Amino acid sequence: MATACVDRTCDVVSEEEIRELEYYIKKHGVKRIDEVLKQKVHAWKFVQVNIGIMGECATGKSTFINRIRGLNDWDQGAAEVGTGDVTRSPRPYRHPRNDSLVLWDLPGVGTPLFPKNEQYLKRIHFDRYDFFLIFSDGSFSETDSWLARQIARKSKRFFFVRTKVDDDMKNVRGDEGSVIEEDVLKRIHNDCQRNFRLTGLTDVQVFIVSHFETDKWDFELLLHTVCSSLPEIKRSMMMLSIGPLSRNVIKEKRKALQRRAYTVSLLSGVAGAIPIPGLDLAADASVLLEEITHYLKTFGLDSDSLKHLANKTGKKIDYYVNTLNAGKLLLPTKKLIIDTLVKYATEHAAESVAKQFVKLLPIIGQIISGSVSYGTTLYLLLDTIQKLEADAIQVFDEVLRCTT
Ligand SMILES: Nc1nc2c(ncn2[C@@H]2O[C@H](COP(=O)(O)OP(=O)(O)O)[C@@H](O)[C@H]2O)c(=O)[nH]1
Ligand SMILES: [Mg+2]
Repeated sequence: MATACVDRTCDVVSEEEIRELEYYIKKHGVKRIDEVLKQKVHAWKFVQVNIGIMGECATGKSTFINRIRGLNDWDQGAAEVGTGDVTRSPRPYRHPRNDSLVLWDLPGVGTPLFPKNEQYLKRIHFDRYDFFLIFSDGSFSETDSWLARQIARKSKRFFFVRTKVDDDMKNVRGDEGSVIEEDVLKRIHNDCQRNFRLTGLTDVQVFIVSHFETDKWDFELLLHTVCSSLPEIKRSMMMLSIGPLSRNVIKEKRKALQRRAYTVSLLSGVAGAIPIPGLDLAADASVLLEEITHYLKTFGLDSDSLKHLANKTGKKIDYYVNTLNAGKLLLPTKKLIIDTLVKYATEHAAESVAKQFVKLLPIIGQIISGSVSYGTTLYLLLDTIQKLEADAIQVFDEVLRCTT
């Protein structure tokens, strides 16, 4: 299983990262390389992602904010839905799992309070946002077009989100079902593109979504695309922070965690470059404890998330503890981790993981080649990530069955 993971080394460790580490070593030697690696492992916690949420009243902005924050519309702290409340200043909604991921509900433009002018951009602190989402629920408005033009003029990114497609579909679902659905999607898409062309904009990315059926239409693609548009570190941060909202998000989470796993293992390999099997395992165990706890949270499999899940599905929490891989890890202990590491260390697979990696990273490879820690840590982490990804998909499918 570990070999299969390592075949994808090139996908998860970027050329840029490798060059960066090798450059550091050439310049400063291996001294303090562990500091650099530590910084890399934790860097995502210190970046901010600010998303500007725009669009006319009642287009579904608050509902979207709640979906991303993993809240029901009626939960405490959720953005108020359907109240038509007029936001007078940018209102931040921080993600419950990570308060550096902020969705800003921006005041509507084109009212006496906020006329369409340069002043509007200043008042919303235009430069603060990583990208914008413009929401629209029906016919394309002059306000949508003005906003799109301003954002494009300032060379920032925006994505156009056409909501409530479930309503469009209700009106047309007949005997021919999906054939008609395709026509409706094409019509909406063409209509948006035509309007953007009239505005002077081409190649605008349009996503047709329903907040009530997030597994359908473009909701997944929207998340995937906005994350991909961000620089690597912010992309990881966003992917690790949002809930397992779809199969694609789960897959992206797995990739982001794999990338981390390589860095964490390098850290462990560099720290424990001692060719005596077992000696560095105790030190690794606390790092791994923290890491695995982090995985459970990221995949929504920690005890709080499972309690929430049991409430939703009406099953007992014991059912999940007994059937999911995560069940055995819910309260990871140092002893459990050391036992697993020792088991892996004695397996040939761990050693071959290290050897394969050495080929890819000649300089760092030499440093860690004597360390048993690198291969075992990597093996344990990749194996755990794969098992938890499978759990997350199982849970996601189950929730979907419950809600449809
Ligand atoms: N049918 C449908 N209704 C939606 C969707 N998203 C939001 N709504 C409803 O549209 C209304 C306005 O939503 P809200 O999020 O408050 O819009 P905002 O004013 O832009 O923040 C509420 O009644 C929501 O339940 C959707 O995708 N489909
Ligand atoms: Mg609102």
